[in-house]
Amino acid sequence: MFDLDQPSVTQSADQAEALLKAPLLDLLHKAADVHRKHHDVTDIQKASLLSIKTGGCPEDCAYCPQSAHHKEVGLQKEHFLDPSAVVALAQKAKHAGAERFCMGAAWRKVRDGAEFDAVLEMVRGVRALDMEACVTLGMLQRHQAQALAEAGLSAYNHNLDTGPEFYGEIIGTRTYRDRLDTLDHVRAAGISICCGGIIGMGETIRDRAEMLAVLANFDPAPESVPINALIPVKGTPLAHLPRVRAPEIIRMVATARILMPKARVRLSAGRDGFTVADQILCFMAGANSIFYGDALLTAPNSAMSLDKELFETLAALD
Ligand code: SAM
Ligand code: DTB
Ligand code: SF4
Repeated sequence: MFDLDQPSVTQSADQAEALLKAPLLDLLHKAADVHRKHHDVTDIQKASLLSIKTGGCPEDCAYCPQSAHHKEVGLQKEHFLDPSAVVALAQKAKHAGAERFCMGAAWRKVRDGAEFDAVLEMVRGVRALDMEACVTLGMLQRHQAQALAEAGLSAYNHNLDTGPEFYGEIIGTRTYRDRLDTLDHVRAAGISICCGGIIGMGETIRDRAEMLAVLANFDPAPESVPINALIPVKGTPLAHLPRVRAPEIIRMVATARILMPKARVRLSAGRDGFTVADQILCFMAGANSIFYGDALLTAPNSAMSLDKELFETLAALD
């Protein structure tokens, strides 16, 4: 069981804080070196997202438009989608260039039964398309992780969201420990871990450093680390917060890259406010994946036409 108080976490948090506060060009250079040593820097994975069950979630995550606690959001709730429709959308995403298909459900936790069986069918269907399959379904028990592994699931997304000290300001309905326990079950079933967080929720640099330190001290470190910039959604308690500026994401990506050299660091939600040049700096800093497609789960993503321009800018010239 992961111990939050182990001295190596404090040590990594000190290191992460120093990196997050370093002169930007020094940090960028260091991260780019680490990135090059461990990855083909031209390999930027496109992952597409789909909400398979939208809204009405009993959890109270302050950032999330899908929480039933935030009644002012006015989100259109959607019923659980049919597996054949989901696999057809995965096929479409593959055709558009996505290599990974991520399915999210606004659940507090997974319950055994017809809907979970349908998720297993979706996972099998996506894997049969020769795409990576990732799901994020909330808290999970050991036997459910096992069933997902047997269906061929590539990765389970379950974010820590922020550092342990700040966590209580954002979520009251489940603890940091609950999150770590689910991640333990995922790991025990042999599924890759996709775990990261959000910046721009009013946390300090120390909170960001602590989150990265906890992640870096998983053994092994997560294979995939999504870095989300808060999308302040009207009707949520964090709606009033300003959009995250690109340099903050660049610093977060770079520090994640240095602390977790082998992980796929994903430039995730909130990318739509960034210019092509901002995003290229994120890739320099070590990001090597984006969400691709016009929508995230409920919020808009960076438009596919802009991403086309982004990838054309990155490509070698004829
Ligand atoms: N219910 C599941 C859970 O929380 O584990 C899965 C779905 S949940 C929407 C997946 C992740 O999306 C959250 O952990 C959070 O990091 C991210 N997210 C949700 N709302 C966001 C927002 N407004 N801005 C940025 N990231 C957000
Ligand atoms: C993650 O870290 N970010 C994605 C994915 N994992 C599931 C979700 C972002 C959601 C943004 C808000 C929305 O679309 O509702
Ligand atoms: Fe529910 Fe997940 Fe949103 Fe939290 S982040 S309210 S658990 S859907």
